[in-house]
Amino acid sequence: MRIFFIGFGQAGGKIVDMFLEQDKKLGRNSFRGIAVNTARTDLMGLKHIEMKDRILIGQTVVKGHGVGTDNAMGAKVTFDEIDSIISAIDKRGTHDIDAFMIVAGLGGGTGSGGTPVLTRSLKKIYREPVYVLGILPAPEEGKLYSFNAARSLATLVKEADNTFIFDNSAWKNEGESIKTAFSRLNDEIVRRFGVLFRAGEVGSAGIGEMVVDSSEIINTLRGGGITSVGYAITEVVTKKPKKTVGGIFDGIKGSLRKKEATEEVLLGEDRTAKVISLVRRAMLGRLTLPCDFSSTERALVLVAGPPDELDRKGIEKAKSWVEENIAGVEVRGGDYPVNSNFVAAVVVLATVGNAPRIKELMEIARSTRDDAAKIEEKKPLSFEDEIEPLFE
Ligand SMILES: Nc1nc2c(ncn2[C@@H]2O[C@H](COP(=O)(O)OP(=O)(O)OP(=O)(O)O)[C@@H](O)[C@H]2O)c(=O)[nH]1
Ligand SMILES: [Mg+2]
Repeated sequence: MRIFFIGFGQAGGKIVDMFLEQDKKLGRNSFRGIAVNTARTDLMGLKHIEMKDRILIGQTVVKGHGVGTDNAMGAKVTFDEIDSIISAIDKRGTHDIDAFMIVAGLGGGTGSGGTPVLTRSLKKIYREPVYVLGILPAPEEGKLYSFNAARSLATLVKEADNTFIFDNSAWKNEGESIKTAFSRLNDEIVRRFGVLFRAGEVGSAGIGEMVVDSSEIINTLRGGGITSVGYAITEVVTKKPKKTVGGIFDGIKGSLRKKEATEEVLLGEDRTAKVISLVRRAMLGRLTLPCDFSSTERALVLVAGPPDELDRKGIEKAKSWVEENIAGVEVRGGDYPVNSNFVAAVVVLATVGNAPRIKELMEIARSTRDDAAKIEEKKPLSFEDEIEPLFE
Protein backbone atom coordinates (compact mmCIF):
# COMPACT_ATOMS: atom_id res chain seq x y z
CA MET A 1 0.00 0.00 0.00
CA ARG A 2 1.37 3.40 -0.87
CA ILE A 3 0.92 5.71 2.05
CA PHE A 4 1.37 9.45 2.26
CA PHE A 5 2.22 10.16 5.90
CA ILE A 6 1.78 13.50 7.58
CA GLY A 7 3.38 13.72 11.00
CA PHE A 8 1.55 16.43 12.93
CA GLY A 9 3.17 17.79 16.10
CA GLN A 10 6.15 16.31 17.89
CA ALA A 11 5.01 12.70 18.39
CA GLY A 12 3.60 12.51 14.85
CA GLY A 13 6.76 13.90 13.29
CA LYS A 14 9.01 11.48 15.16
CA ILE A 15 6.91 8.46 14.24
CA VAL A 16 6.65 9.37 10.56
CA ASP A 17 10.41 9.94 10.54
CA MET A 18 10.75 6.33 11.76
CA PHE A 19 8.41 4.93 9.10
CA LEU A 20 10.60 6.60 6.47
CA GLU A 21 13.74 5.29 8.15
CA GLN A 22 12.31 1.77 8.00
CA ASP A 23 11.50 2.24 4.30
CA LYS A 24 15.08 3.31 3.60
CA LYS A 25 16.52 0.44 5.61
CA LEU A 26 14.45 -2.04 3.61
CA GLY A 27 15.28 -0.35 0.32
CA ARG A 28 11.59 0.15 -0.38
CA ASN A 29 9.65 3.09 -1.66
CA SER A 30 6.18 2.54 -0.22
CA PHE A 31 6.06 5.44 2.16
CA ARG A 32 6.49 9.14 1.72
CA GLY A 33 5.94 11.74 4.36
CA ILE A 34 6.07 15.29 5.55
CA ALA A 35 6.02 16.83 9.03
CA VAL A 36 3.97 19.78 10.24
CA ASN A 37 4.61 21.54 13.54
CA THR A 38 4.42 24.87 15.34
CA ALA A 39 7.73 24.18 17.09
CA ARG A 40 10.89 24.77 15.07
CA THR A 41 13.22 22.67 17.24
CA ASP A 42 10.97 19.60 16.91
CA LEU A 43 11.18 19.86 13.12
CA MET A 44 14.94 20.33 13.26
CA GLY A 45 15.33 17.13 15.28
CA LEU A 46 13.95 14.93 12.47
CA LYS A 47 16.38 12.91 10.38
CA HIS A 48 14.65 11.21 7.49
CA ILE A 49 12.00 13.67 6.38
CA GLU A 50 13.57 16.03 3.88
CA MET A 51 14.10 19.64 4.95
CA LYS A 52 11.71 20.95 2.33
CA ASP A 53 9.03 18.61 3.68
CA ARG A 54 9.14 20.04 7.21
CA ILE A 55 6.43 22.67 7.45
CA LEU A 56 6.51 25.24 10.25
CA ILE A 57 3.11 26.81 10.86
CA GLY A 58 1.89 29.52 13.25
CA GLN A 59 5.13 31.49 13.08
CA THR A 60 3.45 34.88 13.37
CA VAL A 61 1.55 33.74 16.46
CA VAL A 62 3.92 31.51 18.44
CA LYS A 63 7.26 32.38 16.82
CA GLY A 64 8.29 28.78 16.27
CA HIS A 65 7.91 27.86 19.96
CA GLY A 66 4.88 25.54 19.77
CA VAL A 67 1.32 26.13 21.00
CA GLY A 68 1.94 24.68 24.48
CA THR A 69 -0.90 22.15 24.74
CA ASP A 70 -3.55 24.61 23.51
CA ASN A 71 -5.34 22.53 20.90
CA ALA A 72 -7.83 25.24 19.98
CA MET A 73 -4.78 27.30 18.99
CA GLY A 74 -3.38 24.27 17.14
CA ALA A 75 -6.64 24.05 15.20
CA LYS A 76 -6.66 27.77 14.46
CA VAL A 77 -3.14 28.07 13.07
CA THR A 78 -3.75 24.95 10.95
CA PHE A 79 -6.93 26.46 9.59
CA ASP A 80 -5.19 29.77 8.83
CA GLU A 81 -2.26 28.12 7.08
CA ILE A 82 -3.96 25.16 5.46
CA ASP A 83 -2.92 26.35 1.98
CA SER A 84 0.77 26.05 2.71
CA ILE A 85 0.27 22.52 4.12
CA ILE A 86 -1.74 21.39 1.09
CA SER A 87 0.81 22.94 -1.23
CA ALA A 88 3.62 20.99 0.48
CA ILE A 89 1.60 17.79 0.09
CA ASP A 90 1.00 18.50 -3.61
CA LYS A 91 4.67 19.18 -4.19
CA ARG A 92 5.57 15.81 -2.67
CA GLY A 93 3.19 14.14 -5.11
CA THR A 94 -0.09 12.34 -4.49
CA HIS A 95 -1.03 10.84 -7.89
CA ASP A 96 0.06 7.27 -7.08
CA ILE A 97 -0.88 6.98 -3.42
CA ASP A 98 -3.51 4.68 -1.90
CA ALA A 99 -4.23 6.62 1.28
CA PHE A 100 -3.22 9.46 3.58
CA MET A 101 -2.21 8.74 7.13
CA ILE A 102 -1.96 11.59 9.60
CA VAL A 103 0.00 10.59 12.69
CA ALA A 104 -0.33 12.63 15.88
CA GLY A 105 -0.29 12.52 19.66
CA LEU A 106 -3.86 13.53 20.56
CA GLY A 107 -3.06 14.90 24.02
CA GLY A 108 -0.98 17.95 23.11
CA GLY A 109 -1.80 21.12 21.21
CA THR A 110 -0.45 21.09 17.67
CA GLY A 111 -1.18 17.52 16.54
CA SER A 112 -4.36 17.26 18.58
CA GLY A 113 -5.86 20.48 17.21
CA GLY A 114 -4.38 20.42 13.73
CA THR A 115 -5.20 16.83 12.73
CA PRO A 116 -9.00 17.22 12.55
CA VAL A 117 -8.65 20.44 10.52
CA LEU A 118 -6.22 18.85 8.06
CA THR A 119 -8.36 15.69 7.82
CA ARG A 120 -11.40 17.68 6.78
CA SER A 121 -9.40 19.62 4.24
CA LEU A 122 -7.77 16.53 2.68
CA LYS A 123 -11.18 14.85 2.44
CA LYS A 124 -12.50 17.79 0.47
CA ILE A 125 -9.59 17.89 -1.98
CA TYR A 126 -8.57 14.27 -2.61
CA ARG A 127 -10.41 11.08 -3.46
CA GLU A 128 -8.06 8.86 -1.46
CA PRO A 129 -9.12 7.84 2.05
CA VAL A 130 -7.76 9.87 4.95
CA TYR A 131 -6.78 7.83 8.01
CA VAL A 132 -5.43 8.98 11.32
CA LEU A 133 -3.05 7.15 13.64
CA GLY A 134 -3.78 8.82 16.96
CA ILE A 135 -1.72 8.32 20.11
CA LEU A 136 -3.61 8.51 23.41
CA PRO A 137 -1.91 10.20 26.39
CA ALA A 138 -1.15 8.32 29.60
CA PRO A 139 -3.30 9.39 32.62
CA GLU A 140 -0.17 10.61 34.45
CA GLU A 141 0.14 13.40 31.89
CA GLY A 142 -2.83 15.08 33.51
CA LYS A 143 -6.39 16.07 32.80
CA LEU A 144 -5.63 18.64 30.15
CA TYR A 145 -4.04 15.97 27.94
CA SER A 146 -7.07 13.71 28.39
CA PHE A 147 -9.40 16.60 27.67
CA ASN A 148 -7.49 17.47 24.50
CA ALA A 149 -7.48 13.86 23.34
CA ALA A 150 -11.23 13.46 23.93
CA ARG A 151 -12.09 16.60 21.99
CA SER A 152 -9.77 15.78 19.14
CA LEU A 153 -11.11 12.22 18.94
CA ALA A 154 -14.72 13.39 19.05
CA THR A 155 -13.99 15.48 15.97
CA LEU A 156 -11.88 12.84 14.23
CA VAL A 157 -14.50 10.10 14.35
CA LYS A 158 -16.68 12.43 12.31
CA GLU A 159 -14.04 13.60 9.86
CA ALA A 160 -11.60 10.75 9.18
CA ASP A 161 -12.25 7.61 7.14
CA ASN A 162 -10.91 5.70 10.12
CA THR A 163 -8.86 6.41 13.22
CA PHE A 164 -6.28 3.86 14.37
CA ILE A 165 -5.54 4.23 18.05
CA PHE A 166 -2.37 3.45 19.95
CA ASP A 167 -2.80 3.89 23.70
CA ASN A 168 0.44 4.94 25.40
CA SER A 169 -0.88 3.92 28.81
CA ALA A 170 -1.52 0.34 27.71
CA TRP A 171 2.03 0.01 26.44
CA LYS A 172 4.23 1.65 29.00
CA ASN A 173 5.56 -0.62 31.73
CA GLU A 174 4.59 -0.35 35.36
CA GLY A 175 6.74 2.28 37.03
CA GLU A 176 8.27 3.45 33.77
CA SER A 177 7.88 7.13 32.96
CA ILE A 178 6.06 7.90 29.76
CA LYS A 179 8.96 9.91 28.36
CA THR A 180 11.52 7.12 28.75
CA ALA A 181 9.05 4.72 27.15
CA PHE A 182 8.63 6.75 23.94
CA SER A 183 11.39 5.22 21.87
CA ARG A 184 10.29 1.68 22.73
CA LEU A 185 6.63 2.50 22.07
CA ASN A 186 7.47 4.12 18.75
CA ASP A 187 9.34 1.03 17.70
CA GLU A 188 6.25 -1.06 18.53
CA ILE A 189 4.11 1.29 16.46
CA VAL A 190 6.40 1.19 13.44
CA ARG A 191 6.80 -2.61 13.57
CA ARG A 192 3.13 -3.52 13.59
CA PHE A 193 1.73 -0.74 11.43
CA GLY A 194 4.70 -1.13 9.07
CA VAL A 195 3.67 -4.73 8.29
CA LEU A 196 0.03 -3.75 7.79
CA PHE A 197 0.71 -0.70 5.64
CA ARG A 198 3.10 -2.64 3.40
CA ALA A 199 0.64 -5.43 2.65
CA GLY A 200 0.03 -5.92 -1.07
CA GLU A 201 3.49 -4.69 -1.90
CA VAL A 202 5.28 -7.07 -4.25
CA GLY A 203 8.48 -7.96 -2.47
CA SER A 204 11.38 -10.21 -3.33
CA ALA A 205 9.50 -13.25 -2.01
CA GLY A 206 7.05 -13.17 -4.93
CA ILE A 207 3.30 -13.03 -5.08
CA GLY A 208 1.21 -14.80 -2.48
CA GLU A 209 -1.62 -17.19 -3.08
CA MET A 210 -4.18 -14.95 -1.51
CA VAL A 211 -2.64 -11.52 -1.29
CA VAL A 212 -4.25 -8.80 0.77
CA ASP A 213 -4.22 -5.74 -1.42
CA SER A 214 -4.88 -2.15 -0.52
CA SER A 215 -8.52 -2.28 -1.62
CA GLU A 216 -9.21 -4.94 1.00
CA ILE A 217 -7.65 -2.82 3.71
CA ILE A 218 -9.62 0.19 2.50
CA ASN A 219 -12.87 -1.80 2.46
CA THR A 220 -12.25 -3.09 5.97
CA LEU A 221 -11.75 0.45 7.22
CA ARG A 222 -14.69 1.86 5.31
CA GLY A 223 -17.13 1.97 8.22
CA GLY A 224 -15.10 4.63 10.02
CA GLY A 225 -14.83 4.90 13.78
CA ILE A 226 -11.97 3.65 15.89
CA THR A 227 -9.68 0.77 15.00
CA SER A 228 -7.36 -1.35 17.12
CA VAL A 229 -4.61 -3.64 15.85
CA GLY A 230 -3.25 -6.92 17.22
CA TYR A 231 0.08 -8.46 16.28
CA ALA A 232 2.05 -11.62 16.99
CA ILE A 233 5.26 -12.98 15.61
CA THR A 234 7.00 -16.33 15.66
CA GLU A 235 10.30 -17.61 14.36
CA VAL A 236 10.44 -20.24 11.66
CA VAL A 237 12.73 -23.01 12.76
CA THR A 238 14.50 -24.68 9.89
CA LYS A 239 16.55 -27.87 9.89
CA LYS A 240 19.61 -26.05 8.66
CA PRO A 241 19.95 -23.01 10.87
CA LYS A 242 20.40 -19.92 8.74
CA LYS A 243 21.45 -16.45 9.64
CA THR A 244 18.47 -14.77 11.27
CA VAL A 245 16.75 -12.44 8.86
CA GLY A 246 14.06 -10.23 10.33
CA GLY A 247 13.25 -8.52 7.03
CA ILE A 248 10.23 -6.26 7.24
CA PHE A 249 9.67 -7.25 10.86
CA ASP A 250 12.79 -5.52 12.07
CA GLY A 251 12.03 -2.32 13.87
CA ILE A 252 14.31 0.64 13.97
CA LYS A 253 16.21 -0.40 17.07
CA GLY A 254 17.91 -3.36 15.40
CA SER A 255 17.11 -6.83 14.26
CA LEU A 256 14.64 -9.08 15.94
CA ARG A 257 16.28 -11.24 18.50
CA LYS A 258 15.20 -14.80 19.05
CA LYS A 259 13.73 -14.10 22.44
CA GLU A 260 11.25 -11.69 20.95
CA ALA A 261 9.52 -14.47 19.09
CA THR A 262 8.00 -17.47 20.81
CA GLU A 263 9.46 -20.93 20.71
CA GLU A 264 6.74 -22.25 18.47
CA VAL A 265 8.29 -24.56 15.93
CA LEU A 266 6.65 -24.44 12.56
CA LEU A 267 8.64 -27.10 10.83
CA GLY A 268 7.40 -30.65 11.07
CA GLU A 269 4.27 -29.58 12.89
CA ASP A 270 0.91 -28.78 11.51
CA ARG A 271 1.29 -25.48 9.68
CA THR A 272 -2.42 -24.97 9.57
CA ALA A 273 -2.65 -25.15 13.34
CA LYS A 274 0.34 -22.87 13.71
CA VAL A 275 -1.15 -20.15 11.54
CA ILE A 276 -4.38 -20.35 13.51
CA SER A 277 -2.56 -20.13 16.81
CA LEU A 278 -0.52 -17.14 15.64
CA VAL A 279 -3.66 -15.26 14.59
CA ARG A 280 -5.33 -16.08 17.91
CA ARG A 281 -2.30 -14.79 19.77
CA ALA A 282 -2.43 -11.57 17.75
CA MET A 283 -6.06 -10.97 18.65
CA LEU A 284 -5.94 -12.15 22.28
CA GLY A 285 -2.64 -10.41 23.09
CA ARG A 286 -2.02 -6.74 23.74
CA LEU A 287 -3.86 -4.62 21.19
CA THR A 288 -2.84 -1.09 20.18
CA LEU A 289 -6.06 -0.05 21.91
CA PRO A 290 -7.28 -2.60 24.47
CA CYS A 291 -10.92 -3.23 23.64
CA ASP A 292 -13.68 -5.75 23.75
CA PHE A 293 -13.16 -7.43 20.38
CA SER A 294 -16.62 -8.97 20.49
CA SER A 295 -17.91 -5.43 19.80
CA THR A 296 -15.97 -5.14 16.52
CA GLU A 297 -17.83 -4.79 13.27
CA ARG A 298 -15.21 -5.78 10.70
CA ALA A 299 -11.78 -7.36 10.74
CA LEU A 300 -8.80 -8.07 8.55
CA VAL A 301 -6.37 -10.93 9.09
CA LEU A 302 -2.94 -10.66 7.54
CA VAL A 303 -0.30 -13.37 7.75
CA ALA A 304 3.15 -12.33 6.56
CA GLY A 305 6.23 -14.48 6.20
CA PRO A 306 8.10 -16.83 3.87
CA PRO A 307 5.72 -18.33 1.25
CA ASP A 308 6.17 -21.91 2.54
CA GLU A 309 4.72 -20.96 5.89
CA LEU A 310 1.65 -19.12 4.63
CA ASP A 311 -0.75 -22.01 4.92
CA ARG A 312 -3.90 -21.24 3.03
CA LYS A 313 -6.17 -23.49 5.05
CA GLY A 314 -4.75 -22.01 8.24
CA ILE A 315 -5.54 -18.49 7.10
CA GLU A 316 -9.08 -19.47 6.12
CA LYS A 317 -9.68 -21.18 9.45
CA ALA A 318 -8.18 -18.26 11.34
CA LYS A 319 -10.54 -15.91 9.51
CA SER A 320 -13.49 -18.08 10.55
CA TRP A 321 -12.29 -18.06 14.13
CA VAL A 322 -12.06 -14.25 14.08
CA GLU A 323 -15.51 -14.04 12.55
CA GLU A 324 -16.96 -16.21 15.34
CA ASN A 325 -15.49 -13.87 17.92
CA ILE A 326 -16.47 -10.42 16.63
CA ALA A 327 -19.89 -8.83 16.32
CA GLY A 328 -19.92 -8.49 12.54
CA VAL A 329 -19.49 -11.05 9.77
CA GLU A 330 -17.12 -9.18 7.47
CA VAL A 331 -13.66 -10.66 7.87
CA ARG A 332 -11.17 -10.16 5.07
CA GLY A 333 -7.71 -11.53 4.96
CA GLY A 334 -4.86 -13.18 3.20
CA ASP A 335 -1.13 -13.36 3.03
CA TYR A 336 1.89 -11.22 2.40
CA PRO A 337 4.96 -13.20 1.32
CA VAL A 338 8.26 -11.79 2.55
CA ASN A 339 11.80 -13.04 2.92
CA SER A 340 12.23 -13.52 6.63
CA ASN A 341 12.87 -16.16 9.24
CA PHE A 342 9.73 -14.99 10.97
CA VAL A 343 6.02 -15.26 10.43
CA ALA A 344 3.78 -12.50 11.72
CA ALA A 345 0.04 -12.13 12.05
CA VAL A 346 -1.73 -8.78 12.10
CA VAL A 347 -5.40 -8.57 13.06
CA VAL A 348 -7.16 -5.29 12.33
CA LEU A 349 -10.24 -4.81 14.48
CA ALA A 350 -12.11 -2.13 12.59
CA THR A 351 -14.80 -0.01 14.19
CA VAL A 352 -14.59 -1.23 17.76
CA GLY A 353 -17.69 -0.57 19.82
CA ASN A 354 -16.35 -0.81 23.32
CA ALA A 355 -12.96 0.34 24.59
CA PRO A 356 -12.67 1.17 28.32
CA ARG A 357 -9.92 3.73 27.79
CA ILE A 358 -12.04 5.72 25.32
CA LYS A 359 -14.94 5.73 27.78
CA GLU A 360 -12.59 6.88 30.52
CA LEU A 361 -11.25 9.72 28.36
CA MET A 362 -14.77 10.84 27.57
CA GLU A 363 -15.63 10.79 31.30
CA ILE A 364 -12.58 12.89 32.14
CA ALA A 365 -13.38 15.31 29.35
CA ARG A 366 -16.94 15.64 30.51
CA SER A 367 -16.07 16.18 34.16
CA THR A 368 -13.36 18.69 33.21
CA ARG A 369 -15.84 20.58 31.09
CA ASP A 370 -18.52 20.31 33.76
CA ASP A 371 -16.13 21.55 36.44
CA ALA A 372 -15.47 24.56 34.31
CA ALA A 373 -19.06 25.24 33.42
CA LYS A 374 -20.54 24.02 36.75
CA ILE A 375 -23.02 21.93 34.87
CA GLU A 376 -24.90 19.56 37.13
CA GLU A 377 -26.88 17.36 34.79
CA LYS A 378 -25.52 14.00 33.76
CA LYS A 379 -26.19 12.76 30.27
CA PRO A 380 -25.16 9.50 28.63
CA LEU A 381 -21.84 9.61 26.83
CA SER A 382 -21.36 9.43 23.13
CA PHE A 383 -18.98 11.01 20.68
CA GLU A 384 -21.81 12.60 18.81
CA ASP A 385 -23.45 14.82 21.36
CA GLU A 386 -21.53 14.78 24.60
CA ILE A 387 -18.03 15.97 24.04
CA GLU A 388 -17.74 19.31 22.45
CA PRO A 389 -15.79 18.77 19.25
CA LEU A 390 -13.02 21.13 18.27
CA PHE A 391 -15.13 22.58 15.52
CA GLU A 392 -18.36 21.83 13.72
N1 LIG B 1 4.10 7.10 21.64
C1 LIG B 1 4.60 8.35 21.70
N2 LIG B 1 3.88 9.33 22.25
C2 LIG B 1 4.43 10.56 22.31
C3 LIG B 1 5.72 10.86 21.81
N3 LIG B 1 5.98 12.18 22.02
C4 LIG B 1 4.88 12.69 22.60
N4 LIG B 1 3.93 11.72 22.78
C5 LIG B 1 2.60 11.89 23.34
O1 LIG B 1 1.83 12.68 22.44
C6 LIG B 1 1.04 13.62 23.13
C7 LIG B 1 1.24 14.97 22.51
O2 LIG B 1 2.56 15.40 22.60
P1 LIG B 1 3.29 16.17 21.42
O3 LIG B 1 3.27 15.38 20.18
O4 LIG B 1 4.61 16.53 21.99
O5 LIG B 1 2.39 17.47 21.24
P2 LIG B 1 2.35 18.47 20.01
O6 LIG B 1 1.39 17.99 19.01
O7 LIG B 1 3.75 18.74 19.55
O8 LIG B 1 1.69 19.76 20.66
P3 LIG B 1 2.33 20.99 21.48
O9 LIG B 1 3.72 20.61 21.88
O10 LIG B 1 1.41 21.16 22.62
O11 LIG B 1 2.30 22.10 20.52
C8 LIG B 1 1.39 13.47 24.60
O12 LIG B 1 0.32 12.79 25.20
C9 LIG B 1 2.64 12.63 24.63
O13 LIG B 1 2.64 11.69 25.67
C10 LIG B 1 6.45 9.79 21.23
O14 LIG B 1 7.57 9.94 20.75
N5 LIG B 1 5.84 8.57 21.21
MG1 LIG C 1 5.24 20.05 20.58
